[in-house]
Order: sequence, then structure tokens, then C-alpha cells
Amino acid sequence: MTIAVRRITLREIALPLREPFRISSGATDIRRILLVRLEDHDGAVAWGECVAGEAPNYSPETIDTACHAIKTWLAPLLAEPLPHPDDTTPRFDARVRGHRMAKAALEMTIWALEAERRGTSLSQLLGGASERIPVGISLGIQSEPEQLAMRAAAARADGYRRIKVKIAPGADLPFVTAARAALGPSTTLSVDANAAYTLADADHLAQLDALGLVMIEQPLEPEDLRRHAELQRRLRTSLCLDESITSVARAEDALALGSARIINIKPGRVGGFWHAKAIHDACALARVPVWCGGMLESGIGRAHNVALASLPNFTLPGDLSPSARYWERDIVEPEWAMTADGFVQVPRGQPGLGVQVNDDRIDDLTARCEDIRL
Ligand code: OSB
Ligand code: MG
Repeated sequence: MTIAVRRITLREIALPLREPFRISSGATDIRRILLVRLEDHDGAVAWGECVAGEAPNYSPETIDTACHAIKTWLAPLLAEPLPHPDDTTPRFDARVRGHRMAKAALEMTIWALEAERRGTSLSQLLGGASERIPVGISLGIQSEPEQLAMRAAAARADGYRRIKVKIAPGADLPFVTAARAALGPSTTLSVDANAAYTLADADHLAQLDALGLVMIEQPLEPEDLRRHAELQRRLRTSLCLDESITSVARAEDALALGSARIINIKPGRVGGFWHAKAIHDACALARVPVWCGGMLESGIGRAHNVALASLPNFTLPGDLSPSARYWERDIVEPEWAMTADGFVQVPRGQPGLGVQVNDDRIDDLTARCEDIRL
């Protein structure tokens, strides 16, 4: 039975974060989120989410470029029925270069739609097996080291299994040192620079080696695999790549060059589940551990990430914080939660996303809405 999409609804909602989130290249306070709703000819419905931000400070894509790409080039490619969700990506990639976040939003929703139609969980449809996934928290840049230390200690008390702190030139060593002092030596700690450094900072970054970090995420420019390899040779701490990994070929190149020993997979960044699974498999073959990153998603995007993170090589804690870490109230029910020992449960017993989407709340939050009939 083929997948025949009849209607695509794009909705932009505005969801205020409980507190602003600052990374090296900018801050977010109200998250503008593009939601995708697909309906097939039998009336089956599924929801997905685009991870693109308001400004191009993480990737070149933004919510507005993604909306344009979906309406203009990608949605028309779904007019012909698809034999399987796996056929979406080859069809998109044959006609459209780049625009991976836009592609991912549609492709991942096609997978969710197929899970709904089959009455199976998205995790099972993707080949996932884990019942629960360890959760890490990502703490934004704070104004003072003491503030970061307090937040890090609170996160550990909440049960998080890995604490990651955002860094930037001018907000690094004293901040990470204070976090490490507050956590003690045995808590898993990492840093994420979101590409704020250059190779000229290698000696400076090498001072982080003394702090026992599990990884340094994306220190250099996304395009710069060779310089990441050079930096990795000069550090004891493992490098992890996030922004740099946009495809399986890039992941294979990074591993061949020695640019990183750990890979962050965000399905929304790499073009969807097809690419995410290929990267997962390539890393498993190379015995390189992966973890699932986050992009301050609503409960809909989180459902997609949790399903992917149930695949076997997701061995490190994912940025899969509970709803209440981000929002006063989420747009799904039940809200995403974390156990006292720091795990998120994979809803494998329920069809599709495994959470109910709150249509009324989405209506209330909607800033614009467009209907595309195929
Ligand atoms: O680099 O992982 C990142 C948020 C926005 C942009 C980039 C990143 C992040 C996060 C958030 O770290 C993690 C989360 O969603 O909890
Ligand atoms: Mg990152």
C-alpha cells in the first residue's frame, strides 16, 4: 500500500522558552517553530517539526527559508505516491540541493504517517530497540561562572546523566572550571562551542584537557574537517562534530580524517531519518559512538528524536530534556518527562509518535498557517 499525501499543512507557532538560551553565535527567547501536518487519502494524520531557527546562526537555513523550500520545491514532489518512507529522500535529493532541515521536516513526518497507518510505533518502524534513553542537558552561556556552577549542580540533582555547557571565547575556562568544581570529578561533563574557535586557539583549548571532559563539541567552522583533525591530534579530549555532519559522506570523511571520535546526530539537521540512519550505521561500523542532539524542539520534534535515539549505536546520553525544561506548557500530551535516574521512556507500545498532539493549543499559538492540497 503506497503512501499518498493529500494535504500538507504548515503552521508557524511561537513558543516562549522559560528562559533565554544563549550559544556562541546568538540567543533565542521565543522559539518560532514550523510544524508540519500531513494527511493521506484515507484520513490518516501525522505531525512533524522543522528544526530551523529564526536566524542563520546555527545553519544557513532559517524557518523562513525552510517554509519557502517546502512550499515551492519539496511539497510538489509528494504529489506522486511513495512506495515506502525510504523513497522520500532519494526523490528530494535528486531535485533539490541543500535545504536539509526543510527536507527533514517532510521526510520525518512521512515516517510518522507510515507508523500511524501501520499502527506501529515510530521507534519500531525505524528499527529501534531501546526502551529508554539516557538524557543529557545542554546549558546555555551564563553571565557569570557562579551562575553556571549553580545550574550545573541543579541539573545533576535532577538526575541528568550528562551535563553539557555552551562555551565561547571569553566564556570558557573559568566557566567550565566552575562547573567542574560544582559537579565533582565523576559527573559526565562536556562543552559545545558551536564553531566559535579557530585552529589558532588550539593551545587555549588544550587547557580544557585538565577538566576531564567527555567531549568538546564543534570547536571549529562546520566546513573545516581537516583543521578539526589537526586540533584532535593536539588534544587529549575527544572531539565531537555536530554542525559539520550534514550527510553520511561527511561523516565518513570526518572519521577517515580523524576529525572527531564522537558524532552528534540530529535528524532535523541531516535531512531526515534516511540520512540519520545511514550516519548511525556508518558510525556503528567504525565503532564510533553517536548521540542524539536537540534543537530546542517542541514535544513533536522530541518524539521524532526519541524514536531515532532508540537505535542501538545511540550509546551516549541525548539532548532530550523533558518538556518542562523548555516550556511552561508543551503542545503534546503527556508531556515529555525524565525518570529520577535520568532516562526518557520510549513510547514503543503506542502507534506513531506515542504522544497526543494538542490541536487546540496549537491553534492558540499559531502565527501563520498554509494549506497545500496535492
Ligand atoms: O549545538 O546542540 C546545539 C540548541 C540550538 C542550536 C544548537 C544547539 C542547541 C542545543 C540545545 O544544544 C539542546 C536541546 O535541545 O536541549
Ligand atoms: Mg551542538
